[in-house]
Amino acid sequence: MTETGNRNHRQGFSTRAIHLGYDPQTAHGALTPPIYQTSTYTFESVEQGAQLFAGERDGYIYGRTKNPTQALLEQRLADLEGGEAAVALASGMGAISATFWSLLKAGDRVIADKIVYGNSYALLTKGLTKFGIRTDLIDMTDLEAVRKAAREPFAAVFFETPANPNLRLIDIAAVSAIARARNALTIVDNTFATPVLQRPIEHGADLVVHSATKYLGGHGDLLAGLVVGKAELTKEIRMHGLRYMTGATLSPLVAFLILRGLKTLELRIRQHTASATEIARFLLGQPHIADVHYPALAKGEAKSVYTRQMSGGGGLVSFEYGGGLEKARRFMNSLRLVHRAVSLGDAETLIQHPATMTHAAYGAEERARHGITDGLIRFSVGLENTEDILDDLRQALDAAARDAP
Ligand code: 3LM
Repeated sequence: MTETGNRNHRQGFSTRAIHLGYDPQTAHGALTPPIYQTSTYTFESVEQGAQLFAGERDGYIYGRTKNPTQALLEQRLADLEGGEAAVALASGMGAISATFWSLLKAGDRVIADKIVYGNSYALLTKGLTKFGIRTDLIDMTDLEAVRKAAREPFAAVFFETPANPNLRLIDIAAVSAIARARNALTIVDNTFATPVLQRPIEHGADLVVHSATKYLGGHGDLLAGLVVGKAELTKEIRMHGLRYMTGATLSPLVAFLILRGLKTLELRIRQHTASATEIARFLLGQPHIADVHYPALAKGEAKSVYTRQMSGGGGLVSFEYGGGLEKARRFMNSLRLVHRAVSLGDAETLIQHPATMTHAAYGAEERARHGITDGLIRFSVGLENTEDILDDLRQALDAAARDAP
C-alpha cells in the first residue's frame, strides 16, 4: 500500500479503493493486481496439506472458498464498509442466501421489511419457510411496529435502505439497537447506497450484503455479491453457506472486474447522484407524475433518517406515473436513449416496471398490500450527459401525453 507523509492520516475513500492491500512489487511490478485464474493450489507436502485442511495454518486449498484475487476484493470492500472482513460470492442472491443458510436454523424467526427486492422476498417467504425458518414482514419505517415484532424471539432483522423499488428509508441505528438488545443480528442490504453514501456497520449493523452486480461492478457486465461484517460471521458464511450449501463461488476474473469498478466508485456515485438530483427535481414538476421518490428529497421523519445515515441521494429515482399501467407503459415505450431493462447502477440509464418485473414475485395481492403500485416506475440514472437523459424524458412524457385517449 502506498504511504502518505502523515502516517496517522486515514486515506480517503477513492485512495483506499484504488490502492488498499496491493503492492505492485509483490507481483513483478504489475500496476494492476494479478488474476489468479486457478481452481486448486499445490501443497509443499502431504503434512502441509493436512494442516491447511485442519485450519492449523493459513493458506489456499481450493478455489471454491478462497482465491487471492477475491481476497483482495474482500479486503478492500471490508475496509470501505468499515467492517472487519468480507466474503465474495457469485451473485447478490448467492450472498444473501449463503448468509441466511449459514446463520439461521429451523425454528428461527426473521423480521424483514415488507419492501425488498423481489427475489429476497421469495427467499424469505418461499425458500426459507421450506426449512422451518419463518419471516414476518413488517413496515420498518414504523419503529413502533419493529418494537412490537421484537417482543417475540427472533434471530435476525433484514432490510434494504434505500429499499428496492420505492427507495423508502429505514433507520439503521434505531432498528439495529432494537435487534442488539434481543441478541439478534442486523443484516442490511446496502446495494442502492453503496459505502460511498452510507456505511450501515457504523450505525450498528452486524452484516452488510451487496449485489455487486450493480454499482460496485458498475458497468452492467458481471454478476457478483459480497457480505461484509464481523470476521467470525463472514467465516461462518464462507465455511458453510459458500463451501457446501450454495457453492456460489465468484470467479477470479469477475473479482478482478469488481476491483476495477471500485477504483471509480466514488467518482461514478457522485455523477449518478448529481444527475439523479436534477432528474428528480424535473419529474416533480411534471403534470403526469403523481409522486417522486428520491432519498435526498424525503420529507418529515424520512428526511431526518436520510440526514443521519446518508451523504447523498444516489442514482435511483422512483416515481408514480399518474393514470395507471397503460399510460406508464406508453411513457416507457416512448423512451429512445433510456433502455428498458432491469438491474441498476450501470453507465446506461435503465428504466423498469417493478409490478411486472423485479417485484412480480410478490404477486398482485401482496404488492397492493405493501404499496408497490402498478404505476410505480424505477429509474436508474446512468452516466450519460444529464441534459440528454432529460431530453429523452421530455420527449417520452410528451409522446405519452399526446397519445393519451
Ligand atoms: C433489480 N436487483 O433490477 P443479484 N439486493 C438488491 C437487488 O436489487 C438485487 C439483489 C440483491 C435487480 C436485479 S431483477 C431480475 C434484476 C437490493 C438485484 C440480487 O443476484 O446480483 O442480481 O442481486 O432490482
